[in-house]
Amino acid sequence: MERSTQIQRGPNDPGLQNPGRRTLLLGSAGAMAAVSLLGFTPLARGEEPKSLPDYAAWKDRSALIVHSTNTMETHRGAIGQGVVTPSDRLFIRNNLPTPDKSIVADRDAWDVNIEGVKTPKKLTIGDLKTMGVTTVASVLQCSGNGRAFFPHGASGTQWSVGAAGCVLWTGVPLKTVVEALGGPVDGARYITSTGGEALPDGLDPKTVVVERSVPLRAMDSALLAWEMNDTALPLTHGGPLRMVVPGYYGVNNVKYVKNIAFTENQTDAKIQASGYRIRDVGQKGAPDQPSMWEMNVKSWVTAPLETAQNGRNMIYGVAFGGTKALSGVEVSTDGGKTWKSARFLGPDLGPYAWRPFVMAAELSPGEYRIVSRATDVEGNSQPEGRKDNERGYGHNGWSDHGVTVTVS
Ligand SMILES: Nc1nc2c(c(=O)[nH]1)N[C@H]1C(S)=C(S)[C@@H](COP(=O)(O)O)O[C@H]1N2
Ligand SMILES: [Mo]
Repeated sequence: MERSTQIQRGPNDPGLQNPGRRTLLLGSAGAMAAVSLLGFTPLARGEEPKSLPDYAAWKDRSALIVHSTNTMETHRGAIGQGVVTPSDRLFIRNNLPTPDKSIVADRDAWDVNIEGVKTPKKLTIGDLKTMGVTTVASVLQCSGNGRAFFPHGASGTQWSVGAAGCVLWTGVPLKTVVEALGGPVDGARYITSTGGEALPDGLDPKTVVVERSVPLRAMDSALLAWEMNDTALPLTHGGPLRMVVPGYYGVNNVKYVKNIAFTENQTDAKIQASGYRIRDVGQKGAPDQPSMWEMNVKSWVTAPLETAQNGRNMIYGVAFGGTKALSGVEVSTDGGKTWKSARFLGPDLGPYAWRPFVMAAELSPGEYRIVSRATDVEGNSQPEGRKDNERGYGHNGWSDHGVTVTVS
């Protein structure tokens, strides 16, 4: 796979332009205490470390913006033109410290408990591998990708565009497993997955456990994955086993999955009940607000980023429709006044994958605001603006995601 060696950094990356905003991570003394209890090292202004934490040491340091020891995003300039994101460039987001690597010593021995089916059962990865196998390409994107563009200073990691990547997941369709266990119990409306991290002492487990419920409709596409791209699923990305819900925001893709329950109600874990809820700025999260499930249609330009050559240029980007395939993507070099269709690049890996795109443009000396706008097969297009919300979730406005490029 061709990789760009030069990674442009600069004013188009709000996380870097405005590094002081990172301190918002430490908004209150309470948040600070919680962070240190969980063993994270928050970063102060301008303190990007030279090396990566041990669990992520295998990653390509130059491709990543390190926001904290548990949050790293791919540089816009390192996203590249590939249909799949190289694993060593994929973003990382951990709510809890990564489990000990002993859990991937004997991968096939890892077991997952399945409840809320006619015949509840604990199955090992060894068992799952005999039941069925499929490969699905899907975009993994954090709900807060694009948070840095919100002017109200939404708390949380100040992700720009790089808390997203397109991954090939291999594992057994969840539906196959559930059917083998007699199907969900009557009245089941949600699939609730629990992460296998050890929970820190001294905190109410419900406030820290990574446990997410998604609607039962997700069963048609979900899989239990043990491989990512071309290797066994790295511990960093949820190995030995991960719940993958194609087209759903990152948080629903539970790593080191230990328990799967078909339930009538959503879990009352904080990450579900009040976390990852869309609400107005200033409001608290609550279970009656929309949850971050299916992703919305989105795209952004990946090259050029700051300067371009006088004359003909290739403008690149990536676009995806969440759970829906795309019908097209347009690019504007005048800040959205006029648009032209871009061309998709490379093979179509299905509705949940992203599609790299390219458009040729003649640029004479001057300044250009380059933006992209994707449309899905149901006719949903990216809006121009953002929908302000307390935690800065789900931003897909095309204007904020553009880049300003100088041609001289
Ligand atoms: N068990 C577990 N699963 C998890 C998380 C976590 O902290 N623990 N983080 C979630 C969030 S918020 C995101 S965005 C993705 C990040 O996946 P990655 O670290 O593989 O990129 O994993 C999700 N699944
Ligand atoms: Mo996330």
